[in-house]
Amino acid sequence: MKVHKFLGGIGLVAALALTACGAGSEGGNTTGGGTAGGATGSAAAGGGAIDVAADASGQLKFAQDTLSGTANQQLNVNFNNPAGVPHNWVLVQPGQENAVATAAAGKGGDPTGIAGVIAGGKPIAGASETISVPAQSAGAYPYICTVPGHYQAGMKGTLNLQ
Ligand SMILES: [Cu+2]
Repeated sequence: MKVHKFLGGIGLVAALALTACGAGSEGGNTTGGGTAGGATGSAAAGGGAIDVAADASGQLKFAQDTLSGTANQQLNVNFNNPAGVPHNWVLVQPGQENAVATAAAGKGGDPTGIAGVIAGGKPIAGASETISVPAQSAGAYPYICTVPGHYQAGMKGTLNLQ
């Protein structure tokens, strides 16, 4: 990559140190600050992955009630449920939360094949799963847990795509 052109020995050490710092924070998406043409690759990779978790103490809620992502590109949502209570992460079409929650409750919480579901995983406990979300246009999309009773208890959030 082009960094080799202007980074020599000491500079390279400094760059590595900065990289290590940056990788530890959530702010990775802002790397590069900009509009330089060469930044496209890493910016796309950073925008394509989203982390979300269920409440660690077993309450019926997500640790994050809002998430941000990039519109018009496929996203991988890494859902972690550290608790023993089963949960899942299901992205639904706006306005369909209640209908999806009701339909999934009749299937033990499985969101597979339910109208209004954009993407979602089966309920898991003490585990992680990655959910592939197909590209969506800009907007605010609700996500819910479809384990029976959890959405009604407030286990929901909003994914803002722009
Ligand atoms: Cu749940």
